[in-house]
Amino acid sequence: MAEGTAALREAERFVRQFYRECPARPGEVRADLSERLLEVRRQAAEGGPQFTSPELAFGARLAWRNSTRCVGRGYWPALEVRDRRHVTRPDEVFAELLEHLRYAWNGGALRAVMTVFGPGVRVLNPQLIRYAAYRLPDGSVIGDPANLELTHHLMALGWPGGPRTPFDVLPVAVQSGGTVRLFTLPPDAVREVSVTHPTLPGVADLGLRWHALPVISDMRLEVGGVSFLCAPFSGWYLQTEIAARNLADRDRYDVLPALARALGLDTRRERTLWRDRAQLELNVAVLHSFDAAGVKIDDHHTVTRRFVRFEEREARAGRAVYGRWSWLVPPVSGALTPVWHRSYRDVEITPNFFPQATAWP
Ligand code: NRG
Repeated sequence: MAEGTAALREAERFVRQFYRECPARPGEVRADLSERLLEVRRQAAEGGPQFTSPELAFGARLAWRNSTRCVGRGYWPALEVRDRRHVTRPDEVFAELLEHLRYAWNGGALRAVMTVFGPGVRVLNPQLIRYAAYRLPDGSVIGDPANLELTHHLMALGWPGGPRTPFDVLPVAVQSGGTVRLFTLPPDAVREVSVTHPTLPGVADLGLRWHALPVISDMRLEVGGVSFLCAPFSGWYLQTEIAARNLADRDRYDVLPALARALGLDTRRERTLWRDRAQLELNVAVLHSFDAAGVKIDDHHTVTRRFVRFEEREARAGRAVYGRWSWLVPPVSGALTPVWHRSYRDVEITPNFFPQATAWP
């Protein structure tokens, strides 16, 4: 009962915030706040608050605004929310995921989108588009080592595996009720960019690529005390995510040694800073490649300056901005960006996104 009361308080607090921050748009029919609070109390007693679509959309935007690790959240008001709470059948879930990918892609002018599904639905994959990993008998790995366990699990569920390239796209595992079904993403839903460098042809020879859309599909969205376990969302990449981490980390694609050799750098001594030079050129290459392909991507200078403007806007609105410094500062050239010189209080408030236990054993 105490728990139920706390959940109701959360729902009321959220609905009040919605009415305070988010006035009805022209033509939008909305109950008075007092009426709506009564209704929420009734709904809470009958199984749980049922948020309206505008409430849910606002809650999702707040979850983004409150994400302490996200440096791109200045765009929070632009998040488009697809309310699919009535969708729970696996084939319908997958059809909606495809629609999400197509709508978010928008010919390369990526849109920030979230799709919220009904109860009992989970996507097992941490992102809709992930590359498989295969361990070879000699212990080496083809693909993205971050997805070794996921690949293993999907193969145990019946996926025969892909052609064993470093960039085999994994099927999407949709769980609904107790059962899991695998779906293959059609090629037109998986937009990718090949990595080339504006002046160094050796980079293209490495055959690197990355997908255009980061669609986080395993986080729990919490709004007004209610959890949505399947609410995939996507914005667009910051090039450091791909060039300074996914392709560069030693426990991911670890391409810097090969890249440095392709660039003719002296890799025998650390003090030539061959790692740093290769990493920087890879960042140049990823930005160049996305730009040349007409796919939206951020760079760390622009996104951090915009983040500071977001902080200023929030301060004018009388709201605190919390953040996790180690995530906001980019993994390259940190001290060249304004966030390096600022400090942040790391406080989690709701609505927000939270990690949840994987949906497989
Ligand atoms: N670093 C991860 C993606 C994390 C979320 N990043 C975004 N999200 N840009 C990676 O795949 O590299 N977003 O919603 O746009």
